[in-house]
Amino acid sequence: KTEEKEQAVVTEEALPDDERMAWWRDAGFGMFIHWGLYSIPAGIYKGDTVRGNAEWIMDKLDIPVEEYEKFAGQFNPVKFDADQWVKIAKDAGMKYIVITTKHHEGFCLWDSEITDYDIMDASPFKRDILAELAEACEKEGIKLCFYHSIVDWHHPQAQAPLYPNYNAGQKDSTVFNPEFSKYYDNYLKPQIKELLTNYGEVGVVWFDGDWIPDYTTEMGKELYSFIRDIQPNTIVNNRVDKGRTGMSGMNKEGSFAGDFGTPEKEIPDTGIEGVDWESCLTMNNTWGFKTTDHNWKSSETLVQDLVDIVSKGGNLLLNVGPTSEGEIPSPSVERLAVMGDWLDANGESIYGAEASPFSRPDWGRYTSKDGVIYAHVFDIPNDRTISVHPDIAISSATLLASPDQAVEVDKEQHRLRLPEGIEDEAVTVIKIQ
Ligand code: FUL
Repeated sequence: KTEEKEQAVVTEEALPDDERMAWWRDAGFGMFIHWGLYSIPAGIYKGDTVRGNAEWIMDKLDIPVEEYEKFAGQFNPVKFDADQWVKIAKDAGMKYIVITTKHHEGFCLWDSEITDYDIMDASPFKRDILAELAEACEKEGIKLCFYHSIVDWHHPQAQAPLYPNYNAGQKDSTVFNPEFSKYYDNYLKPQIKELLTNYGEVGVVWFDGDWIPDYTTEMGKELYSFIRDIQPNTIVNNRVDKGRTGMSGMNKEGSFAGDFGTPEKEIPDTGIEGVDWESCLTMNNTWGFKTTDHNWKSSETLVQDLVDIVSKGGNLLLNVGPTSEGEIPSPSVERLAVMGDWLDANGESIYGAEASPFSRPDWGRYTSKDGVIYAHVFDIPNDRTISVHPDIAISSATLLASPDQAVEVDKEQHRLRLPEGIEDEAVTVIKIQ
């Protein structure tokens, strides 16, 4: 079976970039899944609590490798159900899933031949998470994508404990792990090859951890072509490239190796013409699951974030952090369900939509598609009237979610008036033609 898949993948032809990127640009909305051993301590270790990102617990609370490894023996997520996860994503209106195949902790969620520190050999669960997800995604038409950390706190040729504060980026950048290139050649690359040959079509490889001093620009460039040689149409994020500037990775020219920028926990003020990008956001204040210290965003905020991002030409990659038992926490599921309902009614204004050419109105955002302008009203004014940009030619205006309810048009004043008694939505969308 694996051989068949490998064959199918290798013979594929590289599409021109615009075609290769097309599904991703149209998708607009994807699910990020941060899952690993850190879901067991869930932010607390020996009475100490992690602030912020719980997937950093090993580094932040200085847990020695031999101690941390023990979590692998406890990792038994019996409630994991790939079909259910994929259904939650699909019902939320998400078109792709990006899962952490290996986060900085080094534990691998798939059956890797190259290490025993994986779900098959080190944990009692012994089920290949990626294989199950790949099957579920294929059934549902969701693109499966792989996050992969270049940083590895477990691998002796890459790991942190050799140098204090190594991974916090505070280490003197002239000092590096002399073995790192061996890890790159004999571990990182062969693992990427496994990921690209054993799980069918991979939508995106989403790297992270390029900031460590040992990783070089040359390695990044090589890694990029290595991936495209195996799966010519796979999309790769900009964190493959050490040369990118800032966390958003969108330097002034918008140039970087890799196919799209990755602003993290932020939405840029504007997009950059000709640059693809995706904001990755959390719903609370952590990527990995934790039991305390949450600060959940409302579903209304999340819908508005999605609209804001799409109106600037980006995608939203929204995170969930499943528990060590394998469940997506219910506050996340609830929020995703609201987003899915909103998209059921208003998805036309999001999927395949582009950044609006018109300046941002004070009542919300615009998106555009095929000559149609979608006005996204965040807060309906008291007089229910909004002014639209004078360059928008209005011949008709309808409520996207309930087209039979009339929107009054004042062509001369460029004003639209929303009907009374419509449901109070996170965002009310008017379709202007
Ligand atoms: C960061 C990582 O260090 C975080 O843990 C998280 O994975 C985020 C998406 O990227 O750089």
